[in-house]
Amino acid sequence: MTQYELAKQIYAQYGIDTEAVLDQLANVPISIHCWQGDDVGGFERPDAQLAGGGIQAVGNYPGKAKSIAQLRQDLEKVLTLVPGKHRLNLHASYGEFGDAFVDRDQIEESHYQGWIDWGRKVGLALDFNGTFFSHPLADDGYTLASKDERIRRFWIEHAKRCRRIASYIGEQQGSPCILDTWIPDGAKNLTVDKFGYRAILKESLDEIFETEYPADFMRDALETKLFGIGSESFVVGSHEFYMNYAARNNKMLCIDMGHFHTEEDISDKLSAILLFDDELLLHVSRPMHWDSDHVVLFNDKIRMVAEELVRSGKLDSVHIGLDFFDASINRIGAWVTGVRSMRKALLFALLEPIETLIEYEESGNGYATMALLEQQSLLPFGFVWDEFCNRHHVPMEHDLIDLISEYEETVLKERS
Ligand code: RNT
Ligand code: ZN
Repeated sequence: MTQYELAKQIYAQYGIDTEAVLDQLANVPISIHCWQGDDVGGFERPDAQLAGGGIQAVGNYPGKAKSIAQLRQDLEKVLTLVPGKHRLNLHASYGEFGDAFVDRDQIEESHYQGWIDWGRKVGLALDFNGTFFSHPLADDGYTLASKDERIRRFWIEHAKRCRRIASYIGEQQGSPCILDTWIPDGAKNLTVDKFGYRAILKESLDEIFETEYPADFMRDALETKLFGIGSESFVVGSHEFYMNYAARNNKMLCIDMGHFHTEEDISDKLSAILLFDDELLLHVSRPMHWDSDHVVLFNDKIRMVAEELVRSGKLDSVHIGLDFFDASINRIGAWVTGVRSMRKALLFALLEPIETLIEYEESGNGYATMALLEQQSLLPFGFVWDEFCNRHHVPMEHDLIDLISEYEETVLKERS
């Protein structure tokens, strides 16, 4: 008997059909963020700038992708090491602009055609993000909420173009492109006219959303945040702001796991949101002390988020995107670890005997609920994971270090 067959029998004793779980797991898309490969630099100019707007990739590990061709090469490597269905989450600053500089208020569909075509080739549908940071017109700390009309118009134009491009992408690929809007707007120091800034943001959004695009092509998400470096005292697009805006305007929220007090339980927010909203975008991240965007690991916090998605029955309503960028370690290894960890968490959650747990809970047997969850954590989950990797022709955990090292030796080292 193989290890998997043994595990299958054990899970069956708990009423879990591992075959059904493996099928279901394979079809949950995880949107891989392009920006882990080059420290959020983008390709607008030959020398990518450091990320601005309160986000920071720390470290200078060798081998960073310095061109779109290198980034695609790295992503293709990643795809050989992660099992299941994936998408690619692209930032506007990763367009193919050729030799000319194309500013953010000038971007066109054509700048992303290469990504659409490449995505089709490697089996990735695209999601999209406006880039409202790392730009001189974002240096004052305000973009869509700016009191400077010239600055505000510039970013409104960017946002409008991003929506049009997202719709084009979705139409081309036959799958809705999720467009996330995150702006860095806020202030380091005391801000008196908070109401004023938020009113401006609301007005900007109203204008941006005037054009309707088919939901089959694109969908808008708005990313909430508590604070950033340089916006410790005030963030215009706070949770309350976007929750209200999204609810009243039929938009999706984007919940980033790094955008809360670190002690907050992100998983607990999901049922409260999904009861009222049809859809949700997640930015799965691992904050350490602050919105540090560390590589996602298969830890309690990720498990709890995945469990909540499965337990609520809302897995299909949630778009899972990743958001981390660590420049201090092998970037391909970082990507692979993060993507696989998210998938593992989903598998772990899908293997839960939910009905029995709910029965215990409803009958008031709190001890039994707890004890069954304890048993669950000791079941041979790893054998089911290995089987999943095998079936999807990707390496098992113990092969990864060698494969990543080999890529580092043969490809990444040549780049410096
Ligand atoms: C920043 C947001 C945002 C970015 C990416 C690069 O705090 O989390 O999602 O990380 O757009
Ligand atoms: Zn995010």
